[in-house]
Amino acid sequence: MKIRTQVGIVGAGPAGLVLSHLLHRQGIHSVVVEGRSRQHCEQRVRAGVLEQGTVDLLVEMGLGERMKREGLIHDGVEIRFREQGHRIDFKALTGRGITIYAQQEVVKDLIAARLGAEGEMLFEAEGVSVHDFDSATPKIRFHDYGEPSEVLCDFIAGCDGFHGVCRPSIENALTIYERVFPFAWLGILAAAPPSSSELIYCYHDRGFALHSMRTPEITRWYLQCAPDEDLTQWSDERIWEELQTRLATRDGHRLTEGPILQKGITGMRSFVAEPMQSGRLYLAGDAAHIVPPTGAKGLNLAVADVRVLAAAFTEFYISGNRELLDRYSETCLRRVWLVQRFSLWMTSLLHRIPGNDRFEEHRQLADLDYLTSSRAAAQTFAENYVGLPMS
Ligand code: RFL
Ligand code: PHB
Repeated sequence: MKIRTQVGIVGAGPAGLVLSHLLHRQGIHSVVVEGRSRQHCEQRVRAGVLEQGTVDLLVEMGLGERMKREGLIHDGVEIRFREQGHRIDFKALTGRGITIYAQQEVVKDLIAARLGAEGEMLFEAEGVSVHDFDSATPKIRFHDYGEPSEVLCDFIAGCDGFHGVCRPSIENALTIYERVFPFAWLGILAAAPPSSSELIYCYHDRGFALHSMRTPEITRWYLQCAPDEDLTQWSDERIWEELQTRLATRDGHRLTEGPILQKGITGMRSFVAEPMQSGRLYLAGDAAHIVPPTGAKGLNLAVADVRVLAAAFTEFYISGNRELLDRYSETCLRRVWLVQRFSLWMTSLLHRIPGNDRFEEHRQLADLDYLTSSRAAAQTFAENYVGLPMS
C-alpha cells in the first residue's frame, strides 16, 4: 500500500490529532500513522488540566461541545502545607481559569472529529520508521496488518511521544538537555466524589500529594513515591491511609474514599531536544520535550507546538514561503523553556527532595509561605499555571 499526502503525521496523541484537524481546516491533507489501537489511544489515563488557551483552540476547532458540557471550570487551586490550606484565586489574579477534562476525552473528541471529516488515520501500524526527510519526498514506512506500506509526503510531523521513533531518527542533529528526578508519582483513579471543589497541591514531611478529579463522581490522586516503587506493596487501604495522612488538616477534615479503579507509577523528568526540526521532519509535543507533571503542562505544551506548526504549514502551502517553518523550533522553544522553568520550580517547591538537609526544608517552607502570602508571588504563579499567552 502506498499513500500520498501533504503532511505525514506519526502518532495519534493530542499533538498528532490536533495538528491533523488544524491542517484539515486549512484544506491541507494529512495521514496519521499510529502504533496502538484506537481503543488504546482513547483509554490511556493521563492529563486532566487544560489551560484556557487550549480550551479556546479546541472550541475554535469545533471540538467544544462535550467539553463545555462535561468539563469542570476551576477558578483557583489550593496550596496545602503545615496542615493548612491557602487558596490561589486565578480568576481574581489573572481573569482566567483552567478546565478539568480528561486527556482521553480530548482524544476521543479529536478522533471522532477526524473520522467525521473522513480524515485518514491508520491504527495498529507495526514497525513504523521515517526516511528521506532531507529530500523533497520524505516517507513513513510500516506494516499495515502485515502488508508493507508507505506514506509519501511533503513533510513529516513527529508527534509520537517520548518513546517514539522520530526523535531517535534525527539524534545526530540534536542537543539533549535532561534532568531525571529521584522520585516519582503513584497515581490513582477512584470512584469517590471530590473531597474539595478544587485541586489541592500538598507539601508534607512524608512527600507531595495531589487531589484532582475527572468528574463529580471520579477523583484522581497522586502521591510522591520512589522511582522504583513496587506497586504491589500499595494496597487500597495503604494508599488511602497515606493520602489521609499527607492531606490532613488541623480541622480534622477527612477525604472521601471509594473503590480504586486504576493505579500507576509515573516517572519524573525534564527533557528538551534542540532543535525541534531537521530537514523536513518536525517534532512536536512529548517527542521533543517532557516536563514533570507538577505544573500540568505537557498536553498544553503539545497543543501550543502544533498550533505553531499548523500555521507554518499553512503559510507554506498558501505562499510557498518557508520562513515560519524555518523558525518553528525557535518559536516553540521559547515557550518550552518558560514552561520547563515553571514546572521545575513547582516540582522543587512541593516535593521532598531526597538528600535535602533541614536548611533546604526551611527554605522550601519559606517559599510556600511567600507564595501564599504575597499577592505578587501568587500572581506570578497564577499567570504561569493558567497558561502564558500565545505569542
Ligand atoms: P502522546 O500522548 O504520548 O502521544 C504519542 C502517540 O504516538 C504513538 N506512538 C507511535 N505511533 C507510531 N509509531 C511509533 N513508533 C510510536 N511511538 C509512539 C503513541 O501510541 C501515542 O498515541 O504525546 P503527545 O501527543 O505529544 O501528547 C503529550 C501528552 O500526552 C503529555 O504531555 C501529557 O499527558 C502530560 N501530562 C499532563 N499534561 C497536561 O497538560 N496537564 C496535565 O494535567 C498532565 N498530567 C501528564 C499528566 C502525564 C502523565 N503521565 C502518565 C506521563 C499526568 C500524568 C500522570
Ligand atoms: C491530573 O488531574 O491528572 C493532574 C492535575 C494536576 C497536575 C497533574 C495531573 O499537576
